[in-house]
Amino acid sequence: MRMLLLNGPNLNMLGVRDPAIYGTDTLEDIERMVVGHGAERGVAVDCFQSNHEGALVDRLHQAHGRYDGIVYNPGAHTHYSYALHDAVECIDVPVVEVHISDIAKREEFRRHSVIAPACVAQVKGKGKAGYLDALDLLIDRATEGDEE
Ligand code: CA2
Repeated sequence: MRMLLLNGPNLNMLGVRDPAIYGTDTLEDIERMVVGHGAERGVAVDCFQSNHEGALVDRLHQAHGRYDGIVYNPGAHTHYSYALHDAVECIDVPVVEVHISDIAKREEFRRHSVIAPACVAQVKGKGKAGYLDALDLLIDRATEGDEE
């Protein structure tokens, strides 16, 4: 089984500022944690981060037919990118949207996700542990599919 961990704009700045909202871990720490958790469950995890909408659309397209699931924190694209909504929708790979913070309890503009309707689930407000919950959800979903 192979999963993709995808992170959108500004997530490369994690751990640099605003520890009260996003914690002290860097993106590298989070990627290491997710890859490690995947390895414990026998799952390979590839990681990709970009600040560019088109690069993320391309990476989602490339994932088609190649991955069993995608753990995706779209960053601020969450709130306005119909291009990324459509990219998630037009691939055959289940995507779980993750947010470190609880976007439902923050500024008005963060409360709505245009990506969520194309995803199989959303995990929010659990800090970095939310990435592991999303990975477990995708692994369990793929495994259940095998058992049927
Ligand atoms: O809560 C989340 O995971 C977010 O997806 C994080 C995004 C934000 O735009 C979303 O609304 C919610 C922000 C990414 C990181 O922003 C930083 C800001 C200051 C210091 C470090 C990172």
